Amino acid sequence: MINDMLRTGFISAVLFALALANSPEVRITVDRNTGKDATPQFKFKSAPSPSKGNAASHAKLKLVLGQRDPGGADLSALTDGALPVDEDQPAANFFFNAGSYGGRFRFDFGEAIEISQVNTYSWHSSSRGPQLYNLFATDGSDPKFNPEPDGRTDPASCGWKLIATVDTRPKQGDPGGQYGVSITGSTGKLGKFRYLLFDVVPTETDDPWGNTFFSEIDVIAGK
Ligand SMILES: [Ca+2]
Repeated sequence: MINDMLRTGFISAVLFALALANSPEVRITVDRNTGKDATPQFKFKSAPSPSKGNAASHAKLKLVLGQRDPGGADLSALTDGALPVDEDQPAANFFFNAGSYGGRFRFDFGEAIEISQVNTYSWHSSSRGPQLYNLFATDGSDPKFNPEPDGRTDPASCGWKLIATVDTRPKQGDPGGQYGVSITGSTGKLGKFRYLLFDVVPTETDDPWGNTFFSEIDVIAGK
């Protein structure tokens, strides 16, 4: 309970900082399919479709904060290259526990690699469709580096760099749909990083069903 309250405080701070978060050298493309445009192929107008064999498939994933929903898949669903075939397929998605305030998961590539794109995909018929998260990254070299910042610790205070704040919630109307997000550097590169940290918050807390159904996350290594 106390942790939840602290987490809520941190979420507020994060949302307050939304407008300030994204640096000009980072470009975020958000795409959404609804109705018959949302297919198992995840084809978007501007965001790239999920790709097989990208750097994410070699990363070690760890849940750093929060609880997964036991009705969903474990973290491996994020990088298995498999996609859900319809808009409500819990077993094909990772999502944080119902009624919880989200959490954090980490990608570890074993060594610093040049990253050009981070692409995140989700699909759900309602408020678990949109994505709301902060992406942090680091090469792990900061002496203050904490690989597992808890709910009361801002990752930016312990060696992580905030790369992007992603918020795909529609301003109005039904939030359901299939979402594709692509985070890239304006120069084609995001940077050289060993770790990525996804700091994920629910898209709404009016009911317990605000935690995003994440279907896949791709990490495209640069040249
Ligand atoms: Ca998957």
